[in-house]
This record gives sequence, structure tokens and C-alpha cells, in this order.
Amino acid sequence: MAFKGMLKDEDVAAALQAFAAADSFNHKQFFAKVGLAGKSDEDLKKAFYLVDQDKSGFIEEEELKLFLQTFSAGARALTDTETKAFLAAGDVDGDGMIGVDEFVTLVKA
Ligand SMILES: [Ca+2]
Repeated sequence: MAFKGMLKDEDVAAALQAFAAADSFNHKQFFAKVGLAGKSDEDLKKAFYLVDQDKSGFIEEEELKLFLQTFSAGARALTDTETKAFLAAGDVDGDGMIGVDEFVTLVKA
């Protein structure tokens, strides 16, 4: 998995299991369960660039939709409702994308 060495496999599995049902995703609880909430800014920046699959410097809506698959290829895509709620929570400046600083702030919130 993409986060090997940063996160524990069992934490990732448990976090994905906890939000396996459609429309059950809660980013705050997910970040805590998966072990990202306690990571350093440096690690969170690394995590950001894993989610930013096209390396544009922003997490766009399409990448956010596939957020869980960054943790495990077999994970589900977020629903449109979950994606929009996640984006709204992280997109402080309202440009429709999540930048690296916005991501770090969101995870630590
Ligand atoms: Ca991107």
C-alpha cells in the first residue's frame, strides 16, 4: 500500500472497514482511526502527495472521490455526497480543491 512505513496495516484495514458502507464516511474519524491525525506536518505533506495522484499540487474532486483507494486499492470510492462534504470541510479558500496546507490543517483539526 501507498502508506507503507507511515501507517500500520491493521489501522488502515480497521479504518476502511469502519467506513465500508456508502455514505458512512467521516473524515475526522477516519484520520484518527487510520493514524494520520497524530502525524507530523512532514508526514502529512507526504500523505497529501500520495492522494494528489496527478501531482498537480491540489487534491481535486476526482482525486478526493478515490481517497480511500490511496490507502488500499480495493477500497470503495466515496459517494458524491461524501466527496462534496469532504471537499467543503477542507477547501478553506473556496477554489474547489484542497491544497497541501489545507490538507494538513484538515487532518489536524
Ligand atoms: Ca491533483
